[in-house]
Amino acid sequence: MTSKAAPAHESFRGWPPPVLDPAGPFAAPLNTLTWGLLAMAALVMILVLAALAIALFAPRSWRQRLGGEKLIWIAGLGFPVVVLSVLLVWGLSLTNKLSESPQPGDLRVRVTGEMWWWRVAYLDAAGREVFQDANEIHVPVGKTVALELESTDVIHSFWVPRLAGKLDMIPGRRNILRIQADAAGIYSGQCAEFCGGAHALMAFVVVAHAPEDYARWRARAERPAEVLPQQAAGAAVFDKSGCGACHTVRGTTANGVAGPDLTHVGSRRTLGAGILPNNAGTLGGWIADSQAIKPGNRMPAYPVLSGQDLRAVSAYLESLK
Ligand code: HEC
Ligand SMILES: [Cu+2]
Repeated sequence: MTSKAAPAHESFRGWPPPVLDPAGPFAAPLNTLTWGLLAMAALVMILVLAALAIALFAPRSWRQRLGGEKLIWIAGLGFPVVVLSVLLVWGLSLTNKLSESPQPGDLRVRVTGEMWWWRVAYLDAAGREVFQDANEIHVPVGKTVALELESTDVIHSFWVPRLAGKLDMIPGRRNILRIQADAAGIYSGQCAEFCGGAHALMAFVVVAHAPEDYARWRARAERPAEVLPQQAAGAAVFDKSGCGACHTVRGTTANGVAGPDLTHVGSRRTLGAGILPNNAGTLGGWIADSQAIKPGNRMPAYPVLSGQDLRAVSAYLESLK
């Protein structure tokens, strides 16, 4: 991860992500391109300033040459055309692999931007949905993952700086973004296109695992929830409060689709789309009054829950690992 230590309250998601510190083969070319464009821009700036200095301060003979027709054709027209063409071809050749359609062997994951969280569906090789999760994308190290980026409401932009460039999520369209992480770790991401009130609170993490760890994570994530007998009271609060109208907990009667899948919510690192660390306290706080934490989000606050019910339902969700 980064050499600089993250502030303690931010470390659960590795925030802020270093932008010029690529961690995979689809981010590296963009880093190269960024530095290349910056170097070229600096060079052109220096040349222009030099010409300006000559125009202002140099002896008459120099100034005359600067105003000559030949120099205008070469430096004013030829040079920019050549430089911009070379940069264009170079940029296109560096980036043409980044949004190819899924290749055989790629892992396929569909990420849907919603106001203001991320629906994550793991797909099989044929593109059929296997199971859903939210606000976290788990990938094996060293494997290319083809993300199918979609949106159901407004335009969002998917950005995980250390793994890839930004790509818009546009209603009615499917954009492909390929990512690959070279090392295990947590890579922080953020919505990068203003999408409404809680836009700045629409973050996520990519968690890259060693291949064996990924297989273990995936086997567990595919399984339905296991409701422990000691969590029956919390599960009952969940039912009677109508949470299941918006949330799915696979293996129970809760099958709503308006909000994030909560089947394994207890094992997520973050809550509220990457904005809070996930623990009993933040879970309780979120359920009681998510509107205070993330104003305008599409989950109602639950001031009606008694302290006891709130603790029970939080403990239940926390147990869903
Ligand atoms: C009207 C639909 C709706 C109802 C009812 C609802 N939720 Fe939500 N819930 C949402 C939405 C939408 C989000 C995502 C909010 C965001 O991050 O912008 C969410 C987020 C959450 C999260 C955070 C999940 C994560 O991974 O970040 C938890 C936990 C949660 N809800 C629990 C509950 C509980 C418990 C109840 C019942 C007391 C409940 N919800 C009722 C829509 C709903
Ligand atoms: Cu957004």
